[in-house]
Amino acid sequence: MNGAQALIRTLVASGVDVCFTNPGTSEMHFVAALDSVPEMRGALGLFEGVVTGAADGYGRMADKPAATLLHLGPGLGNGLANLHNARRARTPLVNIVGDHATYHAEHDAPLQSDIESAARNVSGWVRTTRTTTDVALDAADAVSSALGPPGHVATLILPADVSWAEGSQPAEPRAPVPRTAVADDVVDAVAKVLVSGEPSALLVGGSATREPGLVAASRVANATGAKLLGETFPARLQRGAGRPPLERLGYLAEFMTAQLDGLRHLVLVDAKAPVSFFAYPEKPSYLVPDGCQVYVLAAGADDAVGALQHLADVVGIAEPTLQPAHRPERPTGDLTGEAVADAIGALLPENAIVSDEANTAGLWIAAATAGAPPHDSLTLTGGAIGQGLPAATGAAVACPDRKVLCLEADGSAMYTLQALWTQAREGLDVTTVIFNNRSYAILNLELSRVGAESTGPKAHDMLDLSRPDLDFAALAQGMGVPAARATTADELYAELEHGLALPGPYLVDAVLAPRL
Ligand SMILES: Cc1ncc(C[n+]2csc(CCOP(=O)(O)OP(=O)(O)O)c2C)c(N)n1
Ligand SMILES: [Mg+2]
Repeated sequence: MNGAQALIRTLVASGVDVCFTNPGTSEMHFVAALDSVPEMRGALGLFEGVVTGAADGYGRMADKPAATLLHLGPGLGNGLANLHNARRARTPLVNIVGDHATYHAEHDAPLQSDIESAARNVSGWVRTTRTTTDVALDAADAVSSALGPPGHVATLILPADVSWAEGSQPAEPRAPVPRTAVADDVVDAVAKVLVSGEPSALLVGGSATREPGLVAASRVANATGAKLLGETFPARLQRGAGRPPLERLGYLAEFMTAQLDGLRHLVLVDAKAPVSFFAYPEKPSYLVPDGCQVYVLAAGADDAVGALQHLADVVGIAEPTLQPAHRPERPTGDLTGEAVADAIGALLPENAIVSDEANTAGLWIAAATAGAPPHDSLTLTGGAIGQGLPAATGAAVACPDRKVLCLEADGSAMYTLQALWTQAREGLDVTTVIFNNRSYAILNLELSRVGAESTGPKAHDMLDLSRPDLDFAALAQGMGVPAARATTADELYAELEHGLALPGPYLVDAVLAPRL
């Protein structure tokens, strides 16, 4: 057995049976080995940002890693933005990067580069395999460190001669590592603060934004009067009718400041203390109010959900608040962001996965879908755009029985639009709505907020996506995804209904009415 075969067999034995690939010459033995290990599914992405974003979406939904296969330093570089989002989401991900044969490196051939340095920035674990006898053990280590807890991007660099040499054999999977129980005295100390009656809040993130964590957090909030807040961009938020609603911190510092105003105690549950996304002249970066004490209930490898459940039992008996079922009316008239949100709220299928990169035009979605049937929402954890379409693709591979709805802003869509081709080829059940406002709208807002002076036509031209207008229905059709354009609320509703009823991919280009 050669190194590549032993590697893939080890991955499969460790539970990793999907590999998103964009290979090159140095990865040909890995590609060839896919045929000798039928349990491993290969899915081709036509740009590395699709590959890494799909692996992120997969890992968030499957709670186990997918593998990637990338081509040397440049391939890794193309995939970095979505690995950055995966790192922020603490997604388990085995990132395999092919390299030149070990003895070829000294010749500094054109594709030679320092892969480890590029990988370290986004990876919790980096290793270059040196010999074919090590490759399977390294693969088992990579899966183990990807799984954590918490999850990591684990980058395994695979020289071509390690792949092709014979004499390897698969390694045993590593035993899973459980999360660490939070000590009683930590829970008791937080309980004491929360029952003090002083203005307090719980800020939940990471592993605590799924139903069990939110139920426990809501019980704590109701027993103590503490406010329940969520991080701005959760990796995977479970929401909808019958689940505790979660007020997420706003993206804009002004909103966050208002939400935190007056607090004396802030308890972090697998979340970071709130900071402004960017620095603005004369504005604070750290947004915890003066005089507010910060406490960490759980972080990193801690069992945040167990800690919340323990806390709920300590602070007294209370039921969680559960969101009542409610859907908006079918929208009509102009195609505004509000109308798209109402159509989504009216039509969202039960147990859907929403990959949300709708950005400014998606402002109304959270409210419009709050009482929709239960669903999972995946958001832009690291702020690196071009994530929504690939993440939807990976989520659909992970959960073939669930409908995936991808809500995608036009500018962000153009970074990784090739994900549509993978959706078509793999027959994935993803309905995409493009929020086509022909603009980098958020940057128009930021232009004034950063205090940039006297912005003229050249500056605005850098943030404008017209001239020419993008035709997303044509682009989708060109990649094998059936699609239509909608210019009114009625058309959008009908197209969305049609797309959601189809078993495969579909795209609606929602051409939004200009905002006055
Ligand atoms: C990888 C990366 N490149 C660039 C940016 C800077 N950026 C932030 S938002 C944005 C434009 C977003 O436009 P669009 O997706 O159409 O959303 P809209 O603002 O119109 O709602 C850009 C370029 C980024 N966040 N990430
Ligand atoms: Mg836009």
